[in-house]
Amino acid sequence: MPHDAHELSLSEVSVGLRELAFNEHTLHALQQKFSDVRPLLDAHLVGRVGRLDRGWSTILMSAAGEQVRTRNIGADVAVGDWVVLSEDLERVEVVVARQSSLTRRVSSDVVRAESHTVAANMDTVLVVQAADVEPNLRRIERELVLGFDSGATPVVVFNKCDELSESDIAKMMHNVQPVIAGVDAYAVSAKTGFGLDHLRNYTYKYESETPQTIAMLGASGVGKSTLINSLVGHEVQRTGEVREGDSRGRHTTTASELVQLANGGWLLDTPGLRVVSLWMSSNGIERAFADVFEASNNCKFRDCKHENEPSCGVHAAVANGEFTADRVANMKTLVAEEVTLENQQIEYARTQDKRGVRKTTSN
Ligand SMILES: Nc1nc2c(ncn2[C@@H]2O[C@H](COP(=O)(O)OP(=O)(O)OP(=O)(O)O)[C@@H](O)[C@H]2O)c(=O)[nH]1
Ligand SMILES: [Mg+2]
Ligand SMILES: [Zn+2]
Repeated sequence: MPHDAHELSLSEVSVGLRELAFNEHTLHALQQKFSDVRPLLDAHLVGRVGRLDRGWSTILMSAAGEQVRTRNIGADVAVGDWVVLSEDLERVEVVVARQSSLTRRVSSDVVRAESHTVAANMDTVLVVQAADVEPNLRRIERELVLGFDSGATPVVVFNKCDELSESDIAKMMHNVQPVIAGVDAYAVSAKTGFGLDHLRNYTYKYESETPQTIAMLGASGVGKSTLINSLVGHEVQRTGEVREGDSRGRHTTTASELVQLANGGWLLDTPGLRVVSLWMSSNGIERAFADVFEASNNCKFRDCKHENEPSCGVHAAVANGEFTADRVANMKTLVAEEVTLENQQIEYARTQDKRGVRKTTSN
């Protein structure tokens, strides 16, 4: 006897949708929302947001190129989202609960603690840095927190390795070890193609023939769009020179977009983060600083702040050379930011409630 007459398996979902990287998670989320998903699929009302333009969303209905354009009214959609359209294909009716999402703060404005999702439903987030013998460990820690918080698996990528000697690349990979425990890291060059095969492995799961969705996270100018062009094999994304002097990027990419690779995988280009500011941390800090959290189990006091308390496991670990005091200080900064932001969000929600404005959520 079937467990549930309406329960679908992934193999019953059209090839067109599965090629868009429709996966078990999406199917499950849809089935949580609708008692019977089959009619929606049969009527071709399910699609994936491929890009957003001012006021309009382009919804991919199959990997073969079928598209629908809808007006962005009401629904809060992000590129990569799975959506259910109205029967006349005019509107997004439902945004399917996200498997993962990259969310950043819109502004550092204290009053408006608002967020913006730049990428949704990715399996992997490439945390992209420009190669440097002395990598910016504090920046990588911060971006790893965002990567973990997204719900996807972060992978650290050092691009522009053509600018370093082989021995400097080895030094860089050695220097970054203390902050990337358990996270894959690769030295690559979008310019020469060096190391890109490592990244291709994340774009498609060959054993199960399932395309994956990969998003890029990183400062303007690190080469996210150039990496996408190299992985695709021809120019699909516009790129921009970094500024002379400080090597900062010019924010060339201004909107997210889903781009398909020849192997069937999907890449999500995102704009460089102006301020890498944290948003609604889940367990990102615990995961990015797993070693520090582990050491804090040895603190005498449960609420130890690792300041001047006696018998502090974190201080002991620093003294043992397990990790640096700078790493601990950065973790504290990130925790403090998160607390501040949470308080701002609570305050913001309260003022909105007072005005009788309630945010509607899609799931
Ligand atoms: N030498 C070298 N330069 C690179 C490499 N990848 C990118 N660049 C250069 O770095 C600059 C910035 O590249 P983009 O791809 O536009 O950077 P981005 O991360 O997409 O930047 P935003 O869209 O502004 O966020 C361009 O001048 C690229 O040619 C690389 O592997 N080696
Ligand atoms: Mg770009
Ligand atoms: Zn402690």
